[in-house]
Amino acid sequence: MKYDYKAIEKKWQDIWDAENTFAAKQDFSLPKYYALVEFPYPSGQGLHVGHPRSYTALDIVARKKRLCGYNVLYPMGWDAFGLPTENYAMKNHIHPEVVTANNVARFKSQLKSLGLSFDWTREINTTDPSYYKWTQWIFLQLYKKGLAYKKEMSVNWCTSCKVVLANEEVVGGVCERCGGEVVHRVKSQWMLKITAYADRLIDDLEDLDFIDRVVTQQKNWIGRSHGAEVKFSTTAGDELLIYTTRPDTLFGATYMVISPEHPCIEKWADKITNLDAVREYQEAAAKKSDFERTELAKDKTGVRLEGVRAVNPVNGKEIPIFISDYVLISYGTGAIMAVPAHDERDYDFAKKFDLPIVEVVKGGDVTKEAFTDCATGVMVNSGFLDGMSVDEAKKAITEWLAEKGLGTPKTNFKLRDWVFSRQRYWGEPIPMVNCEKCGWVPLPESELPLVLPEIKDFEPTGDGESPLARHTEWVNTTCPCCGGPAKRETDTMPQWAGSSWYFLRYMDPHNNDALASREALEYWSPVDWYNGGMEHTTLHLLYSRFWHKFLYDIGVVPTREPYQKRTSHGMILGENGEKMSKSRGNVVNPDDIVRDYGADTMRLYEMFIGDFEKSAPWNTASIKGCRRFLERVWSLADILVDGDGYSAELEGAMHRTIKKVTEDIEVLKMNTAIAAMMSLLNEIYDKKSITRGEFKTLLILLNPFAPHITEELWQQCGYEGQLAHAKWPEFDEAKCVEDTVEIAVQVNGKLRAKLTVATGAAKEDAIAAAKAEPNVAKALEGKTICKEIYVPGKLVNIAVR
Ligand code: ANZ
Ligand code: ZN
Repeated sequence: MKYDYKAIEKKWQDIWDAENTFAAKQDFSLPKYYALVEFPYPSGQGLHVGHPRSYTALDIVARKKRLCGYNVLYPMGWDAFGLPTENYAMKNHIHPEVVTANNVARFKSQLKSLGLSFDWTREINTTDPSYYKWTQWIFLQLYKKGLAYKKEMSVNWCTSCKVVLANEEVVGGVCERCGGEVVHRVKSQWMLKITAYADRLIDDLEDLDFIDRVVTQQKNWIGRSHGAEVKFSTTAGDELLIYTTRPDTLFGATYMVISPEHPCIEKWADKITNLDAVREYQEAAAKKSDFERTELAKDKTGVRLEGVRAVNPVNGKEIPIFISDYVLISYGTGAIMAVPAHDERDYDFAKKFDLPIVEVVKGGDVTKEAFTDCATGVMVNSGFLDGMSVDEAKKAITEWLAEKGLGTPKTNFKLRDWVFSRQRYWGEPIPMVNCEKCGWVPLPESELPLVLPEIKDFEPTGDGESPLARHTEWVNTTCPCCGGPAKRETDTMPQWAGSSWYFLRYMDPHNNDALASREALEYWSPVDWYNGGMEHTTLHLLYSRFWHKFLYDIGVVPTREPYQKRTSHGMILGENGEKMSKSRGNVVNPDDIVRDYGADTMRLYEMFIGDFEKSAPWNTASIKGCRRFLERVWSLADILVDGDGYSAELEGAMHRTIKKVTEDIEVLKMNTAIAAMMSLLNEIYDKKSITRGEFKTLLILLNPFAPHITEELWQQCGYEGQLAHAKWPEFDEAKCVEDTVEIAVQVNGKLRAKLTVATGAAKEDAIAAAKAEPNVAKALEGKTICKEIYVPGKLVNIAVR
């Protein structure tokens, strides 16, 4: 019989669709498991091969959990508001709603063609009014708690997209989306106070099972640092407040730097004698992005303020004040004490401007470079701090400053509040109106959703106003407070809004009275396992943790954290090892692979491609290997023999394979799980027969990876019911112990050791064990290995030069 993958895959996809086989059950007494993958942005390009890597991995987890008896929620939906759709719509003169519907249809059929076991009865779309009603509702709650506020601020303006960008959307000083030039502009923006949650967003990471990379990136992004604010008096008769994480180095402060935007400059304007040079520098700095300004390696620039000096409080010395763009107005107090001996940026600056470098922590060579290590150094040239360690000195000086009223301990964060306004059409309307008398007034909840009006001229205006502003019939309204004339907010929410709570909606997607029912929230929260891209770590993942914590505080959700476990997949690269992109011409289309090899092969291949967390290049030859494996599984039906149990020869291998696959799935080692099944298959073919009991186990183990072929074989071989409802096999630890065999280890043909290894030991394992033998290690010392030979069950021979 031929392995007709096309017919088989179509058949089972239709059955799963018709029967809603993978719909989560409404029975809340069952043990639950919530597996989640990031819902896609339905772009015009369709699915790329990166999507199935994440989706297949958690599909395997979801399918396995179902077979283990869990009530599994594995949902899918569309994050469909946002710029790319709007840009495409403008270019092609199609309404974004139509573009979205087309893209969604394409994505959905592509996902279905991969046999992913999503619960399609819970499909959501962030652009549905019934969905964004709740996005708007959450915004109103944030507003009521003072966590949404309007602020005049300098924003990043993309000159090409003609839109305000969040800091995170400016990468390397240019627009993340189009690469266009980004300049600063002042605008009144809605802001969300994520900074109010900064501490908890760090501290609560403790209790979560997130991979280290994610934890580190979130911590660094939030950027909590402990230090002190210190007052320096100035010759202008006032004080300059600075923030430092190294108060211990106060004796080494030989000059000060304030940001070019610092308000003291205006205050001191009549005392500064080189104001023209200062003004010129301010103008130049305004044109640069924060990214350019803080780049470590960049050439340091600045202007000394003539006419005003500061006084170092520990020794009464007068020191100069500079303005320089490496000090940002948005961080700390916008002013620093510069300690060139122990800070790299200050060091470069001091060298350039020929300023004194005073060593106060001994341990390095400050004639060559800044000594920044705080763990080992000892204080010198620092009066009463001399001889102390850095930590002791920090404590002592902070106390001294506090006593004198010159300083206070201070914790600072890099994290900024979230700019929540976009001057674009294709987003959730912000449910606020502005009344001449009452100011900003929230819409009553009963008026939600505030539906995005259907307009045809959705192009941005280029004057910084949203396209909605042109539609006065929509803009002009009455004040919910006093009934007088008022205007609607015309900005819309950013793309990150809808995705900040979508995982909650899946729990109860059709609820009209709440974002989800209390029972559903209690039952399904938290998400047990969430896999997604590293690129979302400091955006979506942080934003959604913030919203969730807020919803927890107001009693809407039952858990502090939305996701218990977070993992992340590596990128799939082109055959040439470079990032897949149209311009490089190395894009692989998943549709082609499914057509030519089948979904099961595609799934297996994507899981076999390498370590899940690492990026991996596409390799067509390896796809063929996966396909061959499935064909050999298919042919097992020809050598099937009676017997519900395991044969004596295969019993150990069966138990070991169950153990391996069971455990590897939990740690996303899908590649080694597949390798174990491949080697089991070899053993079966060596034996030339497979019992019904062995075949049954193999089909269940392979089912999460290759669901169509296994379901078909299950049916054809007359096993009961559908494989999707079968029970995951168990293994007996005692039967997993492997037979061992003694092998010889030779170096250049000469016997160097005897070694006991598992009978089925893999080449790498046997060779690694061989090299670890002391006698072998000695023989290899200083030699170059040219060849390694492994004859299973007999010997390892290492040829050296
Ligand atoms: C004196 C000093 C001595 C510093 C030393 C460092 C090393 P984090 O850890 O990032 O919080 N700083 C303070 N405000 C700044 C601003 N607005 N723009 C640029 N730099 C600023 O770093 C805090 C340190 O960065 C502060 O401690 C300050 O330099 C600088 F051996 O003060 B430090
Ligand atoms: Zn009013």
